[in-house]
Amino acid sequence: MVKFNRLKYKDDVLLRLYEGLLRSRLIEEKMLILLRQNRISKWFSGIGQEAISVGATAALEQDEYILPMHRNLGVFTGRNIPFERLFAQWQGTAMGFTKGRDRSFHFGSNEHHIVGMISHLGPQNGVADGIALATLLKHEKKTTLVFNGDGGTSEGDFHEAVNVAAVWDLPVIFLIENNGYGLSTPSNEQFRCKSFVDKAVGYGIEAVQVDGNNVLEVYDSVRGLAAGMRKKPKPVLLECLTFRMRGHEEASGTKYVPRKLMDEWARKDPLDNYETWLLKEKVLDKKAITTIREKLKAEIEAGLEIAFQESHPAPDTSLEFNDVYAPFVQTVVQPGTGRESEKRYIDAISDGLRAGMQRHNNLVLMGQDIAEYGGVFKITEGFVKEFGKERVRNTPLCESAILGTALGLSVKGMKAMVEMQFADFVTEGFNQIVNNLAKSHWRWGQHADVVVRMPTGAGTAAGPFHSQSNEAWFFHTPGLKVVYPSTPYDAKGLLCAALEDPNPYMYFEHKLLYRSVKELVPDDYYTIEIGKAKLVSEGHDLSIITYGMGVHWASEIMRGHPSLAADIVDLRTLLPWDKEAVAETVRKTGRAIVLHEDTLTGGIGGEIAAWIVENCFEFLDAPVRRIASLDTPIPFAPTLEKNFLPRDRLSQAIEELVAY
Ligand SMILES: Cc1ncc(C[n+]2csc(CCOP(=O)(O)OP(=O)(O)O)c2C)c(N)n1
Repeated sequence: MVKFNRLKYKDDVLLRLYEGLLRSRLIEEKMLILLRQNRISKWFSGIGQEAISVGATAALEQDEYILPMHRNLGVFTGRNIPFERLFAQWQGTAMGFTKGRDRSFHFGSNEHHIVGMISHLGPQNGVADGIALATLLKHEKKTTLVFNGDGGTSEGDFHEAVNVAAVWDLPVIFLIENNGYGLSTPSNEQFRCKSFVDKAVGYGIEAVQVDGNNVLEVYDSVRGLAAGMRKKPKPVLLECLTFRMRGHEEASGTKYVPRKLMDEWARKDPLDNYETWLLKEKVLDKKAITTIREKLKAEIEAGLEIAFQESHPAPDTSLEFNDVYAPFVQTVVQPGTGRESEKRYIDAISDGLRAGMQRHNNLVLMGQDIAEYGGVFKITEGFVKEFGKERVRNTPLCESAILGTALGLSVKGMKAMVEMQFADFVTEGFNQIVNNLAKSHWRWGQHADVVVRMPTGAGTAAGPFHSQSNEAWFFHTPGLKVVYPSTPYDAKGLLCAALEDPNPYMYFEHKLLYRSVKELVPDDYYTIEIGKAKLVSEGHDLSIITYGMGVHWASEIMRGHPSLAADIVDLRTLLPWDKEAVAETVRKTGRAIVLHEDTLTGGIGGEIAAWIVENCFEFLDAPVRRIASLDTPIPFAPTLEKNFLPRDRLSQAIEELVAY
């Protein structure tokens, strides 16, 4: 049985919580009926756990962000989302929050200060960090609350985000609903700790355990914690003990759960127990219960009636494409004064970043060792002095949480640049980029105003994990933009352009170019048109379509063929790439090589070559050639690395193509 203590709370508070619980339960029960009637397709039930969502949501201020999971109906009802919109969302109809693009609770609504989950569960925690960081930087004195299942805490994302919050004193409540199972896996096969309170010790943060079936206890503790955190920002871990009374989702059942456990927890039902206690306390009577029930049922039926009137959205392909990116029309900025100075590629990046920081006072830089140390390549050297530690942030060693943090900053209208120490390490944050940053706008209209800087490429004999070219991983992901400058001029202009655009960018910068190329670069702020290639040299014999280091290789190798002249096209932006420029050069020369440092199979060259064949076939005098690195990992020894890279194979390919 659940034991209640009314504490200082007046009847209206107790009744509000009761109504919240009942609202949630009645929707749950209705969904089970609709499921049996085959009128809805899937349902993740939170029956038996309602007190947590209801109590926690009621305890926070309406404009404090909550990041719920798949069993947190009470968060959505607690924020007064109109039933018809909620039900329409579950049905995948237009009145929902995702235009029918994502299901169930996978949506957010800034109007309601809710950021819904992606299926991967744990990534939510990093996003909560970002929202909390933004509240701190804006001096807002707010709490952010993120839900986790006990199973989800096994994910690295949970660990990373709690650790970041601890180190940065972020006001986040990491709420864990410990409900005994993660799908079919019981707690003893999920974690070894006796309680999650013990885990908090390792992070150096405070933790509290409450009875998650006691709505008053949840409400009171979240209220207390939030009040404390608003005054003195710091994270806290809140473990709510409860039980999952139904299957993971309805179709999967609960056969693996011992009967005894079910019976035991059924006696602790959060609604029945609370109702009984309220009756005993004379806060409620039978008649009032009937009245509230009837009112809520009528509201639910009314909502359903509206929601079920709608059918699935009629597909509109142009709308699908349009929503992949947040609306943004670039105005290309020309340098103002004509002042310029010689800059190396690395100086130009640094200059662009500094210009971005000066222009956007809501821009925050995050990365490992980027603060006083200036980053391993020294691109942010001196930035702390100029912009302060709040905006130039050393991060713990955790790519995923920081990329999530970057998205959280966007939710609060800020901008972020995240420096990967080496492009290779992006694997640790891959999910956040391809599933969270890239899809967020298309799913629920939340842009991700993030630039991820990627020190990339080989030629420094740094072995398989400090040399990779991985732009193709992102090229394949709708929702991202990918740029790859090959010159100092482009490095600055493209970085400034990327920082202006509210969409997520992967900005590739080649490490070997950092200190090996220099040119006169404007000292003023300027941008380069995104999606626009550049013709580096002109000729009629063939086209070499390339980017990054490939531009330099192509120029060098062509110098060794004085009798030939090539169009060398530097793509500069890889996503979206400049199809017009490619078509134009192929129409002109009829012979094309697509050259890149990345490995051959599945590289960007494959896509461009296929596009040329599909669209320019009649202009071709020879098959399109792809010249790329060997389909092996990148070897360490300089001799092997040289053999791996495509540079030395380019000359022969040119000769063969011209002779074809
Ligand atoms: C990264 C990832 N792996 C696996 C899954 C499949 N999955 C969805 S929910 C779930 C169990 C989650 O358990 P828990 O976090 O305890 O939450 P509960 O369902 O008990 O509320 C699993 C394995 C997933 N969604 N994401």
